[in-house]
Amino acid sequence: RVKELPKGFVWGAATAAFQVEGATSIEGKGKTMWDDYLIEQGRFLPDPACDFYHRYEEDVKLAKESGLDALRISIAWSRIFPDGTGEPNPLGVDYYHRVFAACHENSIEPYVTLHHFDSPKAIFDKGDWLNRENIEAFVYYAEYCFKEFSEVENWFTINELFALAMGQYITGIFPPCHHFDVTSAIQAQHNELLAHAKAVNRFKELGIPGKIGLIHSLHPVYPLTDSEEDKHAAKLTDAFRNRFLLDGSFLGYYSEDTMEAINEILSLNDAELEILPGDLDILARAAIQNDYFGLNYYQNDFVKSYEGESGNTFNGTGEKGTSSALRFKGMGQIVKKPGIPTTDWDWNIFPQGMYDILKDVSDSYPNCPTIYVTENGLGYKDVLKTDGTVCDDERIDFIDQHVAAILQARADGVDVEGYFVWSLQDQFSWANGYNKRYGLVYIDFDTQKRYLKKSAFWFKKLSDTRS
Ligand code: BGP
Repeated sequence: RVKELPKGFVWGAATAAFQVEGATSIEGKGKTMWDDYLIEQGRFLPDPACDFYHRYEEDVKLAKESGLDALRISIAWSRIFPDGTGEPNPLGVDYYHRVFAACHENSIEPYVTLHHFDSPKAIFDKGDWLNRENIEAFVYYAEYCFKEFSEVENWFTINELFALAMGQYITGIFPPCHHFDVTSAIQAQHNELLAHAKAVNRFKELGIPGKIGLIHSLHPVYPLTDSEEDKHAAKLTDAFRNRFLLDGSFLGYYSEDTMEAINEILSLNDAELEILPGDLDILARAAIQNDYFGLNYYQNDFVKSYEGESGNTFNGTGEKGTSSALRFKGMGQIVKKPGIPTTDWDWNIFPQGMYDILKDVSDSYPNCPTIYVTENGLGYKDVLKTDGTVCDDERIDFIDQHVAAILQARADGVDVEGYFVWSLQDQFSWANGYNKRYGLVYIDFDTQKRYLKKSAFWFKKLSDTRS
C-alpha cells in the first residue's frame, strides 16, 4: 500500500497531558474535572498513567527512534494555573519548558494543545464551558502560554469540542455525566468555539510568531439505506456532529442549512441555543485567521431514522458487541452496518471515511487552511511476548490503509500536510482505562518499562522514505 511519504510530510504522534503525565497531585498541580470523579467511579486511576511527567526524556527519544519529527503534547491548564486563573505555578511552567527542550534536542517539533478534555476543577465547578466567565479564564491562560512558551511554534487551542460535549452531556461518560442534555451539549460547543476564536484573535493581535488552529474529531455520516427517512436522519446527524462546528470555525457563522437541522433537533428535545449579540463577530474574525486545521478521524457513522426516546449503552471494556446503537430523539440512530469490520470497542474500521471527510471539508470550506490529521489509530489489546516484542500487525494495517486514503485525498487536491498517529505510547483512555492500547510504544504499566512495537519500526521505515 503506502510505499513512500511525500517530501516534507509531517510524520508525528499525539498525546494528551492527563492521559500520559501521571503526577496528578504533585509540584503544585491543581485538580482537573477528572480526579475526584475517577476515584468515585473506582474503575481506574490516572496515576501514574505512563509517567510521562518523569519519563518524558525517554519517551521523546523513543519517538525519535520511531521516525517521528512531530509530537502532539497538551499543556495541563491546572499545572500552569492550579485554580484555573490567577498566579502561575512555576514548577508546572518549568516542566513544560523542559519537555519542549527535550523535543527540540531530538529534532522533534512539539505541536501544543491548550485544552484536551482536562478543565481545571475550579473551572469545571463553575460550570465549565457553559459559564461564559470561563471563556475569559481560558483566553487568559492561552495568552500566558503564548508569551511564556516562545519556543513553541505550533499551537492548537482546543481538542475535539464535539467529543467533549458528547461525553459530558449526551452519553454521560465524561463528568458531569449528563444524559441527552441537548441544551448543554450544543451550548458548550458554541461557547468553546468562542473561546477558540477569542484565543486566535488575541494570538494574531499580539503578533505571536507561530501558527494556531483547532482540532475537531469528525465522523463522515452515511445513511444506512437510500430511504428518504434515513437520508434525512443522516443530514441531521451530520449537522449536529460535523457542520455546526465546521461552520462556526471556518465560516464564522452557522449556515442556514445547518441551523435548520440543528433547530429541528433542538425543538424535538425542548432544547435551546443562546447566541448573544457580538458572538458571531468574534467567530467571523477568527474564521479567516486559522493557520491550519487539525482533523481527528477514527470512524464513520451509519445512520438510520429513529422515532423513539434517546438512549445508548457504551462499550468501555473491549468486549465486542456490548455497545448498543446511539438512539437520539429527533435526530436518528447510529447503527452498525453488516460487513463493515469493527474493533473490540465496536468502532467501525472504515478508511474510506478518511478520504471522504478530507475531501468534504476541503470542498465545502474554502477558508479551511492546511489540514493535519492530528489523530487516527487503533485501540487494541496488544500482547507483550516474553522476548519483549509486540507484533501489532492489525495496527500497521489500520494505519497503512488510513494513510493511503490521506495520500489519495492529497493526490485529489486536498491540502493535507501531515499525520499524527494516536498515540506515541500506550496511555490512559478516558472511559476505557488501560486495556485499550493505541501506542507505537508498549508500556508495561506495572514496571513502566517501554518496548517498541512492530508498528514503531514500520513507522520509522516509512519516515525514512521522505528524505
Ligand atoms: C480522542 C481523544 C483522545 C483519545 C482518543 C481515543 O477522542 O482526543 O484523547 O483518547 O480519542 O479514544 P479512546 O481513548 O476513547 O479510545
